[in-house]
Amino acid sequence: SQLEEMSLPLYFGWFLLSSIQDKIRCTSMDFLKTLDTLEAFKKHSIDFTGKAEKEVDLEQYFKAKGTLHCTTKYCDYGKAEGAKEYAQKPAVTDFYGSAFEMSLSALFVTPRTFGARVSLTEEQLLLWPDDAEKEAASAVPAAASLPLGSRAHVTLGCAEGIEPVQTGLDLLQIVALQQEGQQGELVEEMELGSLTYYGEGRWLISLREPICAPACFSSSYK
Ligand code: 2AM
Repeated sequence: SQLEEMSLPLYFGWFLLSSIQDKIRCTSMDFLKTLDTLEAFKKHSIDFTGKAEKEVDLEQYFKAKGTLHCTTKYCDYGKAEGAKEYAQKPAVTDFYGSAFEMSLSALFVTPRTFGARVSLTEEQLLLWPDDAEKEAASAVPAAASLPLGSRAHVTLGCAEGIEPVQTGLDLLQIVALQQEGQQGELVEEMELGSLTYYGEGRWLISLREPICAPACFSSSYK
């Protein structure tokens, strides 16, 4: 019935506390500011602008997408496959409203999205849907064979006209390349960590010190 459908949220996830959201926004904006001034980045700016050597202001390029969170299950108010089963999982009902410490281990930028990779603990993986990576296989074929949790991320921004669902797909592409043994091109050791280029406008910085982010496991209806 319509009432039952309405009782399921748009999505479940970990919602970062507001103080850490501010810190992450600052750190990530500083990173964008530095990235688009690097010669190595300018050399590949055509991926972002469509024109060779044209400058790009990444801070303007990505639009923020509301409260920072790491989606576990997109339910679409019950319309998404497996939504009801997920909502009824013992781990989900047990941990609903509980506090967690999330670890943000990398930042990544593509011509479509800007995100942070989240490294899940064994306990956090109990809340991760079994099919989160497989579900992405139509967009990223290699995703089906990636470890559980490979898709976990926080969307920090999207390019004009891009929906946030793309951030996890972009991360899966990069993780797939890493798993295939593609080292990427180590571009620079920055204060934040090592910056690697994976081609086609895909950049990732592995954080020297992962950002520890307190978060609440909950759901959102909008
Ligand atoms: P995000 O997790 O990358 O931010 C509401 O749209 C939230 O659900 C957003 O946070 C969004 O992306 C996520 N989302 C939207 N559609 C999705 C899908 N098909 N699969 C997984 N997550 C999705």
